[in-house]
Amino acid sequence: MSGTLITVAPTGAESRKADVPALPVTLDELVATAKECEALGAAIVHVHIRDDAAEPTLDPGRLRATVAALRQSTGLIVQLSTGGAVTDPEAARLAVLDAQPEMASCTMGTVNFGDAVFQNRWDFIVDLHTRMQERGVVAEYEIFDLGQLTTLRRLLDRYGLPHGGHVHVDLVMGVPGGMPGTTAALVACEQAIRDLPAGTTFSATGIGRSTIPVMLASLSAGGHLRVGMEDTLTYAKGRPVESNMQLVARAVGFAQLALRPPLTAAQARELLGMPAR
Ligand code: KMH
Ligand code: ZN
Repeated sequence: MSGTLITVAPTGAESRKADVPALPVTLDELVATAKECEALGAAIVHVHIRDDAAEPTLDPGRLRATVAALRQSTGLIVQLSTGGAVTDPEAARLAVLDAQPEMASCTMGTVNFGDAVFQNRWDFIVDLHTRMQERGVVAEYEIFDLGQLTTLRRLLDRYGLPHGGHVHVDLVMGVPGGMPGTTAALVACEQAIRDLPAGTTFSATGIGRSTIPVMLASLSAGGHLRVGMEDTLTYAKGRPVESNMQLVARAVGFAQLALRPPLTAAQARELLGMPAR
């Protein structure tokens, strides 16, 4: 398939609403953002939610309500984050799956994360992967550094393919502590992905100013795109991002220039081996 799968990651767990007023933090803001991003060309929404004080939360009731609202209002593939915030305990991250999302993220290793540490022990990774298999949740494997692709290979060799049988990874590049958001790093990952099961697909996102180099590198290497205010808050020098839609529109433009137009959510489900809705 020659189109581009575009994921929007609209909120994340790192930015504060007080510092970034355009960040969607309420359910209404999230649903409105998701609908507009779908109309522009996004196919997956990668979801982190907030509480009434706009702080990151993994509250099970809110997660269930979020999945239901997004399913009702959009045709997007709803991907819940099991990464949460760096402070979230493992049990709460595993319990994200109780909200029964169609898809969830699954990070392949511990990484320094600015001044913090994003912890992903091997045993925790195995727990998350196997529970996702048991519950029929499709995985997106988050890769913050090259070696995490080797961890993914070891995981698949020992514990089998994800639910649905298709392997999809997301390269999260440019995190302070992880791999850089460069063409060279993306090409190194693309080479390592060749050692994963045939047909493995990848998307990539570059944090901060690496967003554009990573988008261009991913498109030219046959990869897909993730954009959004979880990853990028500056549109260009001196210009704060106005909305997630602005970032999705730019990604759609780049994909069209590359003659790889955005996939609809239905086409994305086909690409990822997921049943039609
Ligand atoms: N917020 C980061 C600590 C994921 O969503 O799976 C983890 C993260 C990865 O964003
Ligand atoms: Zn995330």
